[in-house]
Amino acid sequence: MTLPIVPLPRQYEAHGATGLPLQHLMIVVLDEASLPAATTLQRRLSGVMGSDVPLRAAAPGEPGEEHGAVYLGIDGPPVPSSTTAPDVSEQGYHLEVTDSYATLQAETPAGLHHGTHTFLNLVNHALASGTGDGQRHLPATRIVDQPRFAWRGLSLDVARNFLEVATVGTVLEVMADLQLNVLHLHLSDDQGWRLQLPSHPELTQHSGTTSVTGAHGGFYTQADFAEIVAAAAALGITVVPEFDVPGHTNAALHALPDLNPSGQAPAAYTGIDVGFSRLHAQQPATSAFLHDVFTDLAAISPGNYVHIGGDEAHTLGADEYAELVEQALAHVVAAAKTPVGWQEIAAAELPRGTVVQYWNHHATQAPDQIATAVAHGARVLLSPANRTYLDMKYASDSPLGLDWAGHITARQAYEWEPADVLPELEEEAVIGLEAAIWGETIRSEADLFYLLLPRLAAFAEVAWTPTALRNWSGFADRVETFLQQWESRGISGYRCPTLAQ
Ligand code: TNX
Repeated sequence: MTLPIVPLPRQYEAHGATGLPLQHLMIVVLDEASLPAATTLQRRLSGVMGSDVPLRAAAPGEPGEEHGAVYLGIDGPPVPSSTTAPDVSEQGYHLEVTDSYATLQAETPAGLHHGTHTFLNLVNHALASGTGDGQRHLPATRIVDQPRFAWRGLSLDVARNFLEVATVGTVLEVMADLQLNVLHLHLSDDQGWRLQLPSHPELTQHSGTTSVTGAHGGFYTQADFAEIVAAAAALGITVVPEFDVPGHTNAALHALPDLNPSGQAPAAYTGIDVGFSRLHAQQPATSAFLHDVFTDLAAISPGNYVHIGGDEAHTLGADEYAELVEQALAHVVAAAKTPVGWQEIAAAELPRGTVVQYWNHHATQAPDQIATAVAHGARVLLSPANRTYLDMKYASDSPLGLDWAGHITARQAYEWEPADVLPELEEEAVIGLEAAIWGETIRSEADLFYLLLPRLAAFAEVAWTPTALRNWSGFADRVETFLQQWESRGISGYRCPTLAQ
C-alpha cells in the first residue's frame, strides 16, 4: 500500500478493513491547545465536504472511540504559538485512521497542523476516487510522520509585480496542502516598495504602484499585511518579511531623495536588470532609513525572523557593503528578531544564529564564507537556483520564466539531494530548504501557478521526505490527484511532460 499523498509520510501501515466512512465526520478536540488547528481543519473540511462538519470539545473521560469522530490532541509540553514553527524540530504527528474513528496526536501545534493537512489530503483523495456517495472511505492506516527539515519555505516576490492579498491567500492554502511552513515575502526591490510603513509613508506613495513594465503595481497596507499573517498562522505557516538592502533599492531611492548623494531621486525602474542600485553609507539619511524600516517591519511581524536581503549589490565596495549589512542586521537583533539574509551577507560579521540563504548552484562560489559563518553560529537555508528557483522556465519553449539558472522540469525539481548542495556542511547546520519564485515574468495569479505547480509539490517532498523513501514515478502518480484537486479550486499548474516519464 502507498498512501496517495504528497509529501509522502515517513512511516505508515495499513490498519483495518474497510476504512473510515466519510459521512458524519465530526471533529473532537481533546485540549485547548488543539483548538486553532481544529478550527482550520473544520473550515477546510467543511469546504471540501460541501457541508458543515461539527466541532466540539471532548467531555472529561470520554472513551474516545465514537463513530465518525476525528480526535485532535497535543500531548507534549506547552510551546509558544505556531509563529515560531521553524525553530521547532518537533513537527511530527501520529495519525491513526480506524474503520470507525480517527485520532491525530502531536507534541506541538505545528505538528498538529501537519497532521490535519495529511488528513485533508487523504479526504481529498478519497473524494476524488470514491465510486458513489455512500462508498467513500479514508484508508485505515497508522501514520508516524515528521519532516526531514524544520524550515520548508517559499520565497514569493511581490516586488517586481504585485500580488493581491487574495492571491497570497491561495498560495498559503497550496503551501499548507504540501506541508510547507514558511512564507518569505520579498517586499521591496528596484521596481517597487510593497508595504506601507508608519515611519515612511512616502515609500508606498511614490514606489507602491510602480512595477516591471509599470502595469502590475500595488502595495499592502498594515491591515493587509496583518490579514496575510493571520491567514498564514491559521494554517501553521510563519511569514518571514524581507526588505532588500543595500542593493535592489531603486524603489527606496526613488521615493526618498535624501538617500541619494545628489539629492535627486532616480526615475522609477521598470526593467528587469539586477545589481545596479545601492544605498550610500555616507549619506546622513541612510542610517535612519535602515533603522526605521527594519524597526517598523519587526514591530508588525509576529514571526521570529526578519530578512534583510543583501544580494547582488554589484556597485558597492566590500567595506561599505559590510557596513550597511551590519547596520541592518543590528536593527533586526535590537528588535528581538533573528536575521535572515541572502548568501552574500556571509561577507559581513553576522550575529549568532543568523540564517544565511544560499542560492548559488556552483559549489565553487562562497562556501568558505559560508563555512566561516557556520563556525560562528550561523545556520544555512538552501535555495540552490538550478533546483528551487521556480521562476526558471520548464523548457526553452515555456511562455513564462527566466533561464539564467537553466531550465527546471518537474522531474529536476524532484530528483536532487539537499546534502549534495554544500557537501561539507553538517546536516544540523542546515535549517531547511526554500524555493523561490521571482516575479519578473509574472503578470497574474494564473502565471504564478503555471510556474509553481507541480514543481512546488516536488520541492515540498524533497524538503519533507527522506531521499531514501522518495522516487520519481511514485511522486508523479501521487501528484496527479493534487493537480486535479487544485484545478477544481480554480488553480491550474502545468502538466510538465516529465510527469509521464
Ligand atoms: C536572482 S539570487 C535574484 C533576483 C532575481 C532572480 C531572477 C537572488 C537572491 N536574487 O533578484 O529576481 O535572480 O531569477
